[in-house]
Amino acid sequence: MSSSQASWWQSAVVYQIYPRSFCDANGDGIGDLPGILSRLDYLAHLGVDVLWLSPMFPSPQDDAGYDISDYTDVDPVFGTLADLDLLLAEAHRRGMKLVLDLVVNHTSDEHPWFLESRGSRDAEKRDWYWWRGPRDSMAAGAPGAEPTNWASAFSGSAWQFDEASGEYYLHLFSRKQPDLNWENPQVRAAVYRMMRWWLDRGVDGFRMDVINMISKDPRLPDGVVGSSGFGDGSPFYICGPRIHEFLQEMYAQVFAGRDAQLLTVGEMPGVTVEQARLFTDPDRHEVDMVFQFEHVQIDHGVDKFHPRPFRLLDLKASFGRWQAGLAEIGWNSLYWNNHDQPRVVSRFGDDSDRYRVRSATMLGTVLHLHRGTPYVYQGEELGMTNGVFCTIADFRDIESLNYYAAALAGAGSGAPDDTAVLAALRRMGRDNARTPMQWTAGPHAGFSSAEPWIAVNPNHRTINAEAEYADPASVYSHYRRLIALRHEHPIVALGSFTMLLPHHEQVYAFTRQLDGEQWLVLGNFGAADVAVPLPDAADWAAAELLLSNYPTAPQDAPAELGLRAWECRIYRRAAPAGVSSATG
Ligand code: TEU
Ligand code: CA
Repeated sequence: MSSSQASWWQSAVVYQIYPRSFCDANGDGIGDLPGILSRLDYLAHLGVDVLWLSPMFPSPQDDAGYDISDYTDVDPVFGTLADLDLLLAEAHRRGMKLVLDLVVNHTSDEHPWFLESRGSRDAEKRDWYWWRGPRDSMAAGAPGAEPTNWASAFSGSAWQFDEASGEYYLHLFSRKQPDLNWENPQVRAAVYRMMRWWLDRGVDGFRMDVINMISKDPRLPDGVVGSSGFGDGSPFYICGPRIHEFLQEMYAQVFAGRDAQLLTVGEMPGVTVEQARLFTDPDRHEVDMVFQFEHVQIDHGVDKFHPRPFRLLDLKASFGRWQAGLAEIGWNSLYWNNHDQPRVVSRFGDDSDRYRVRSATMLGTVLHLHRGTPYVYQGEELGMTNGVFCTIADFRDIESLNYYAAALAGAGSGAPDDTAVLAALRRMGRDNARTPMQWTAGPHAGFSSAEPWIAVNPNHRTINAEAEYADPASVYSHYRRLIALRHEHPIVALGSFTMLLPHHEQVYAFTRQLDGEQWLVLGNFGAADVAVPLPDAADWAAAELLLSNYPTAPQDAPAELGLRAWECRIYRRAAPAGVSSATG
């Protein structure tokens, strides 16, 4: 693909803002839109091209805003529509785009659509959601009478019994997040109408929440029962039978014919490379890219709260498969962090004082030099770490709170020992990503003038934007350099990718190539010095060193390549004769 055929988002970097935790302007301890507005220059200086806002719509906040009760307004806790319009205009003025979070697999149970649907069995909007009677003519409300045995992602059954109508409604997530019935064309038309309303307002696209779950197998079969005692329904709602039809219809009804440069990224838990190639094939007009979950599940055991050790071999195998799978058709998104994942420097790096900056910059470099569009989650550019949570009272996330309750409910009589559960929540819980953005070393990390809704990490005294902004050795400055590389050198966006040393357990190595140029990217995923056994190490050692995360030049033996603790390097050379770039 030549540069002229490239799409603008292939050389763009997206920054995810979690409004509740980004910056609080009105002193109520909760982040808000005016707070984001006050930090636009910081984001423009970082160099990001697109801002993705996690939901700021009216919501009961049962799932931190991913339970929406009005799609075309702003929750007063975050501000007003006028605040959003101003934020949009000011982002555009700085050359940044702004995309919203589209959460249309489900609404809040307080959305007027659901209130009407719930009103009675013959309500006009009854079929806007998934309502079913008890299974096998069992008594409505009896244990085990749920229409399927599916588990909810937030513990318990995926069905909620409604006494008034004697029926159940489906909720793949919390019981306050009823699933919309996308089989109903009226539902689809209402969603498309809302999407057009936002695009007409100037929004530049959408991140689409669990969008590959909107098509369910209408037979609603039972799933295989797992350790939770409930069935795994995911084979019947992940990438369901009509998912491509729905996304192509959405494109035709919402995006076709618009001359604006828009971005669509579909969050797709469980999506495979093969499916992602279909979703992101530009000729199919579905989405520009997807968030896949393989790499953020490589340390999951039987579930995320029974984690297993991280193995670099697993990461390289996964990323290598996704790079190869979307090399010719389709496009990768690249992320370590978001509001659902623990902080990567604590998860795949080393967040000790000694190695935090090194490992954070190495992780950022390895990710950003892959072929795909990188996403930076707020605080990742500072090397922010997992939070500090002492008791269950320190957690806020429904996923963690429900898991804790379910785990202890099964613990039998006596004072339950929550040690193991708390340890799992501390390591893998979503609240790790939701602690307040660390702006300064001062009170509440400069996030708010009031006690924040969730505890600030005490390490804000040393890890904060104010300390890093002008420090050339900071994680922030390194991320600025990575983003600048992508903007200045087409090879970063468009070059072919070749994985090297796939079986090395500590070194991550790959090349990028475009036209006559070749780059080598190296990352040491450990604290021990390590040799890089490349056959052409001598040639690379003599090549131009474009970027590293050490202030001092390599001290390798002549004609050899070796990496220091958590070291990363990017070398550039002319592509050797006879080695063509597969893509580019
Ligand atoms: O997440 C979908 C999703 O799969 C996550 O719940 C993920 O599996 C889990 O958090 C990993 O532990 C999206 C949103 O990003 C998430 O915040 C919402 O809770 C969820 O959908 C429901 O809207
Ligand atoms: Ca506020």
